[in-house]
Amino acid sequence: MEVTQAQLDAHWMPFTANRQFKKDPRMIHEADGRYYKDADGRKVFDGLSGLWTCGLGHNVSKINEAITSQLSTLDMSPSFQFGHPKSFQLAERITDFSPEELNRVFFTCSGSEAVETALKIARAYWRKKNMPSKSKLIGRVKGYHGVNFGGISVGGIGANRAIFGETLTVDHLRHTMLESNVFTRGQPEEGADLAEELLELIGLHDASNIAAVIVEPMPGSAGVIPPPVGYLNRLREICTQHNILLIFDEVICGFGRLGAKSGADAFGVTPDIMTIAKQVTNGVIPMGAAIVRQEIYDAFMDTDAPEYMLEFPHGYTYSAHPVACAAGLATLDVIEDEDMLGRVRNISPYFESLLHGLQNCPHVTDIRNYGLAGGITLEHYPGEPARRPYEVAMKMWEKGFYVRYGADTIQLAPAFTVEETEIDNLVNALADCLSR
Ligand code: PXG
Ligand code: PLP
Repeated sequence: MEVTQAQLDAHWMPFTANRQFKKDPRMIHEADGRYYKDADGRKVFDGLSGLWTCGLGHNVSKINEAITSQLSTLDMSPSFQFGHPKSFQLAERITDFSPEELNRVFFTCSGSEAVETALKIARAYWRKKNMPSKSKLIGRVKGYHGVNFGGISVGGIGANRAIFGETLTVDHLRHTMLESNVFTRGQPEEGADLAEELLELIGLHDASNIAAVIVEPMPGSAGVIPPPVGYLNRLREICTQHNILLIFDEVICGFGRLGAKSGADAFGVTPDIMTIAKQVTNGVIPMGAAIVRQEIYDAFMDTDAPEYMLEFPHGYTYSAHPVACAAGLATLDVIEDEDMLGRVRNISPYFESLLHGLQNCPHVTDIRNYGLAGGITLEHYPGEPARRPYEVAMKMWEKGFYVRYGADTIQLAPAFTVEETEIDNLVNALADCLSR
């Protein structure tokens, strides 16, 4: 065996059942296009584009070439107080993928860091505006905003918070996964009124104490939950009326997954800050960012402090790493040159209709979709909500399909280039696994 037991033991794996994995490892050795290969050269279809990252598929020559060329030109450059051209070029390109009003980009190395950055900007912004009491953050139940302390505080997945002690004192909106909306295709019609709950939280805490509301335009990790029609618009209205910043966490929604440049674009609502990661480099090199309205950036720059002073004491060693920037520029080129948003829009009705064909399979209690993202909720074993999705995903792996499983759902997010026959195969395999 090429990996010894001691080597397996040495790596404490993230969000992984370590004991089970190390008894029966699922090793991936190669990736090309929409497929992985295991040790025996067996092809496995990538049903989640890595971890929602590789919408362009794997081993994309244009991205690989950009990275290789960057490595031999400028492999690393200090990110604090010095710059390199590609970060500025990429920042401008990223603003082309954001609503027009959002045009200042702060780079991070992951989605979790993008979220921490956005939350810190929001709080500091109100201090800059002489409203220091505006510090409370509001998230939403079922929200996933990464795993750092700020992110798990505003996040709404209990299991990700339970064992870590005190978090920030935040409040949460209710989630929008209504029983009456099961098996809805795309956005549900019912549920916009859930946004009114923000008014109750404002009544409780007072807007003078609230910095920001953070939501995913479409929650991904919790199992793909498209927003009810009008819900995000109503959140936007309330935030504007009460002088509260609205943050969209676009880590999964951004750069094409929804057949649009962003969730903001797909659902027609403009936030004040967006967080991005994953697809921005096609997942090949870690990168994230917080993108803000110019007015927010200007609030930091508008100061009487001497020019050599920092306006925002925040940043990461690898913020705007040159290799990540090169990967990002090449990724955005491919998304544009090959009309990836159009491809997602064209194939997603087919994906939707096949996915919902699973409605009558055993154990399926809900199916949700938008763009090339799908979530299937499975009925619990008594007292064991996570077991059935795990069993299904393991059977899928045996059959040659990688799908994501988490809590009581199976998630699908094939590459933007996926073909109809591949969707047929993926869904047929799932139907088969569910029936057994
Ligand atoms: N915000 C959102 C909306 C995310 O989906 C993060 C922040 C954190 O990003 P990083 O890069 O720190 O992991 C995410 C990440 C899944 C899955 O199975 C989702 C994520 C990560 C891993 C698995 O749905 N989302
Ligand atoms: N811990 C120590 C001791 C450090 O020196 C640094 C960065 O200089 C960090 C943590 C943060 O690392 P990063 O900038 O990669 O997030």
